[in-house]
Amino acid sequence: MIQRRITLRDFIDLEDKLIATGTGEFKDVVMRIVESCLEIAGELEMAELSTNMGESHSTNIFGEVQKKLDIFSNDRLVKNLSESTAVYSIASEEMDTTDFVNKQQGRYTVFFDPIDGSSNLASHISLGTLFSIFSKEDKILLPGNQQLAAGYMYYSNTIEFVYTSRIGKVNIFTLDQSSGEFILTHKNIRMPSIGKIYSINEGRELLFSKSLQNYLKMLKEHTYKLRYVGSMAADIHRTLMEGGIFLYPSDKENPNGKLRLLFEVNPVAMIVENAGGLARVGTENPLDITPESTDQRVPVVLGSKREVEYFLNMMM
Ligand code: AHM
Ligand code: MG
Repeated sequence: MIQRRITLRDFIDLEDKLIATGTGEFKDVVMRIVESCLEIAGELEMAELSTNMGESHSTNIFGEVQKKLDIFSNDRLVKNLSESTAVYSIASEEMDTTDFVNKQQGRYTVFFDPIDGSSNLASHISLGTLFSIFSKEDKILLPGNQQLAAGYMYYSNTIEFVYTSRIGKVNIFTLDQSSGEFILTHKNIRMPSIGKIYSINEGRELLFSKSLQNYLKMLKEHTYKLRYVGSMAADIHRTLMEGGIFLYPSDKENPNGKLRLLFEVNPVAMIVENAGGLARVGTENPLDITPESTDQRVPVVLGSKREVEYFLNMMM
């Protein structure tokens, strides 16, 4: 536990000066994401007592039926970010198209997945809001290595904000419920380079390639633990803190896997890589992929450096 209380607000103030313009605009964007997440957290807590549980009547661009809370969370983020003159453009996993906001003046583009893992909502499993921030360029679809900052809000028995930026460090801030401030609790975290935990939807094993099936067999022979929540923030958070490997691979039905490059893979890959781990799509770093479309999916593996290296060797 860190003795001197460093608040997220102060930390982002410094980041604004170090990686942005120092005008407070970058800070405004980050803090609006954080405020939106607090509204989402409040709603998650109260959902069973309100009318916000269950499915809506709409689907997103991926053909998935949206939960009422998906829509609520998306609306909060869109509203709060749209009101900022610092925001140039917003794209969300839960919206049909890139929604251009303040096109002329804003400096930043924000991608987000309002509630990732929302299929777990009814069972109150830990969830996350994933985000990535880019500076405005001529093109909206840039590779993840251009992200200025990225991270996720993790809604669990504590609420944690996992943040990284171009500076290359990963820091975790924990919500102090008594003051309403996020406090730096994990400074410059480094993920373990090995970890005997694997995380994959193994129910799909019969659809996997032979080499992946062999790899999974090898893990069992070495008595790796299987831990799979099916909520990426939870699975990634554990991998970050304890080490191990997380996979959402291609299979016979889904040649590109499930996870979306812009909304899910980019922010998490930046966190993992900046914490000393590895993220790969095939042999490529996902952060080097120039997206072809907003809804692009990629098969991904990420986690402890040596575990991912071992996986890549076995797949060759
Ligand atoms: P979502 O954004 O619709 O919630 O889907 C993303 C989630 C991830 O959190 C998780 O890693 C994955 O889907 C789980 O998929 P599956 O149920 O196929 O294992
Ligand atoms: Mg998602």
